[in-house]
Amino acid sequence: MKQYLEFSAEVQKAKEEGKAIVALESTIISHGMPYPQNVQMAREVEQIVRENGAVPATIAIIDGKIKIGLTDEELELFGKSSDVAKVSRRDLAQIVATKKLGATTVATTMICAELAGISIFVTGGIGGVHRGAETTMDISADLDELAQTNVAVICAGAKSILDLALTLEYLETKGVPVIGYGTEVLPAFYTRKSEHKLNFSTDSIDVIAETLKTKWELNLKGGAVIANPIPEEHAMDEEYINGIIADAVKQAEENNIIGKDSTPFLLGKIKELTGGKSLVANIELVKHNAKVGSQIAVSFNSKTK
Ligand code: PSU
Ligand code: MN
Repeated sequence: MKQYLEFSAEVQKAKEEGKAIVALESTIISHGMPYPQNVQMAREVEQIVRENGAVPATIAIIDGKIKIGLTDEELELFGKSSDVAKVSRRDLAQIVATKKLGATTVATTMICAELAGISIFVTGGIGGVHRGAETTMDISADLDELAQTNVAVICAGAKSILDLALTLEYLETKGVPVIGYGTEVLPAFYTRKSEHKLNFSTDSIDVIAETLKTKWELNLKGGAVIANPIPEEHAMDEEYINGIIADAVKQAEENNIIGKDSTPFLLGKIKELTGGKSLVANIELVKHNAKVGSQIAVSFNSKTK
């Protein structure tokens, strides 16, 4: 297995020194945001992780290797290139074996982080149960990964392009803890609130780190979702964004967009229909997640060293 992993110098050094490391995904760069904002976001997020006492490890697949930590040029490559595969669990072996450029989704970033010994992962939002999944069966592989891979994901909840109620039901069935950080309800990505109550909330980074440590010491396999609401000043108006999302979902249906193209299509449409405002909110919430996630990583690292 080790032959497939390649650590950046910064991450290698952090491992040797026992420093806290935060995994970051690359699909958010290649398929989640347009160039050049995507690359700028990725750099800023890495910097925020450093400022908060941890070391960033952006994960991606290049030339038959799973890269744990990217150089600046590699970040640029993923932001710019239109020839990057969106790699979920299903695709991982093939993209590595055929030496293609691959961007890792939440599911695949979790797999690779675990291989690399990294327990904490920061992103924007997770995939989930899509609206209409009763008939399409479109359920993101992110959810099953959370059920089986020991990595905690710090995110701003999930977007209402998904069916949030069914997403929470699915996570409950699979035994995945969803912990609200400073919120009693599941945040809906662009907005701080949804109508879905969580059954575990805390304002304490220490409690989150201790809970993760305890979970894994109890051999309760699988990850956890740490739901961190978008900062108030960047949150979007709920009625406005829900209207836009409904439009985007309708257009996806009309254009028969299915499978792995669904989420990138919806994200692009929402950006277009909001005249770029959703992108600003998206970037701000990822930056906030980077701060909180790094604090969790530092606390968790000090407990498990
Ligand atoms: N949600 C976002 N931005 C993203 C994604 C989701 O707000 O970039 C990406 C993540 O990489 C996530 C993936 O893992 O989409 C989910 O895709 P799918 O629904 O096809 O599983
Ligand atoms: Mn899907």
